[in-house]
Amino acid sequence: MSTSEAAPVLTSTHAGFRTITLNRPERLNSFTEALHLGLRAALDAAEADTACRAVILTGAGRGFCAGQDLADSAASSASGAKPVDRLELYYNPLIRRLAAFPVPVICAVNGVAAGAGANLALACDIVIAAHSAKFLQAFAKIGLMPDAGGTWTLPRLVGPARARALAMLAEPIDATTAASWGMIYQAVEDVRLMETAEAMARKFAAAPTGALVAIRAALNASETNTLDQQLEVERVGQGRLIGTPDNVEGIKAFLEKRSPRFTGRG
Ligand code: LHQ
Repeated sequence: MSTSEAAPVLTSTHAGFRTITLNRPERLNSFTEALHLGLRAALDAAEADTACRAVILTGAGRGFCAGQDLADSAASSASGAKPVDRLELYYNPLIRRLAAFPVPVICAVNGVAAGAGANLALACDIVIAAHSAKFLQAFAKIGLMPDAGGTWTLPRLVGPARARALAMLAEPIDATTAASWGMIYQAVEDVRLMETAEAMARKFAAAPTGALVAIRAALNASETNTLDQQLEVERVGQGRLIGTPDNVEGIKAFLEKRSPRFTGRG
């Protein structure tokens, strides 16, 4: 493992995957422009590295991410952008990017995830959280509405009744409740968070990456499709996957009764 440190985002490179750590622990990893740019650069590097077949996103210290840094938001930005411009400049491209990222993204929620930080977590492919973590749609507490995709992801994950309550009451829920509501995949003991995420990333590092990305795209498309439209999405997607080196290898390995050696992005 090699680690390159470029605060406010750290990247650790492992065999087959990268761990990207939001690193402003004294402000619960809330987003400044510098943090956005650091995260963008870390995702650029993961995307450019074809040996990287999964990403873990996590936070340093006791929080995952407290959303927009409210002090930075109040200050005038270096680019002269108004606070709302940050959505189109940073948050929206980030959420769109995660929905189409070339490898699976696992979010390891190590502590409180609030505001856009909560919705960043929910934009990842698989969310696992430490038992001590909390999810808070903090927006209404400061007279705002959820952003960073929250009004899209929340009702789809937990249903409209719970989405309304989470957003309008702006009360935290713990990781176990989030898992039992289907908002996240799994809540694990704090000490097991990173080993659980890393085991998952290692599995993805040996997986047929193209198929995983096609699965994500099809599931996302299903949110607005009819059954007929979705059957067509599956026909087209499967048509692209059939005959790829990983598909050929998967069938060959099955017939030869051995583990497949998928090349993923290669
Ligand atoms: C913070 C923050 C923070 C600065 C903790 N900022 N310092 C995007 C762009 C444009 C328009 C608007 O919207 C957005 C998206 C958004 O995300 S808006 C929502 C922004 N986030 C929030 O409203 C959450 C604010 N934070 C909190 O409610 C609490 O800090 C939570 C519940 C996350 C954690 O509470 P505690 O565990 O009690 O920690 P704490 O409040 O003591 O925070 C620790 C420190 O971190 C503290 O600083 P201090 O100097 O007193 O130790 C906080 O001021 C600082 N901090 N969040 N978002």
